Amino acid sequence: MKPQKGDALLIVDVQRDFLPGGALSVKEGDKVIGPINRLISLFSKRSLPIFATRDWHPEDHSSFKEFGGIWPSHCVAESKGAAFPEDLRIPNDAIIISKGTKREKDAYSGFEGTILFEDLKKLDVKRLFVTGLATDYCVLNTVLDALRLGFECIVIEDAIRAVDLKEGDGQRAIKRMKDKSAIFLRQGEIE
Ligand code: VGL
Ligand code: ZN
Repeated sequence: MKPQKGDALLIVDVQRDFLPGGALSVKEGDKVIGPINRLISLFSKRSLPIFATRDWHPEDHSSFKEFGGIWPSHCVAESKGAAFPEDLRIPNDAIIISKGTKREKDAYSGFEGTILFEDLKKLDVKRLFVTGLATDYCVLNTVLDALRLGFECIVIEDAIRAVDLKEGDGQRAIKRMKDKSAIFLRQGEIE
């Protein structure tokens, strides 16, 4: 499978707080970095657009336990935990999309309350190569929205990891995406 004109790479929420040792750590979350870096090289070489979403919450975000939500405090805007890990080679011309920026509202999907859709349209993107964290929350919701909005989605199965709050959540999320016609491939199959 060869990325070509009309394709974009989408990196979902690969942020320090979601990696092992972070505030809301995803098991093996760091394992996505290698495959994503290889895809970044490929997309850069072909001058194809690269998007990175990031969870970017206010300090008192309603998704945090102390404010009535279900998550430990994580990805507070401008904090170290919200930063991209140093070894993730996000290029300078990548388009960064911040989400979950309003106290009252959570946004698992990169399309929710952002200009992601408009930006993709502007660049004539038709198909997304989706990677990142977490399979059962932000990857799932971003992919379902993308499919609803008419984008084809190729999810890179070794470049995603799940929170698995309940065992099997990640697998169920993968099934839901496949049921809506997302295609799953491994990074090594993209060249
Ligand atoms: C996410 C839980 C809370 C995610 C964000 O990026 O998947 N999960 N906030
Ligand atoms: Zn969040």
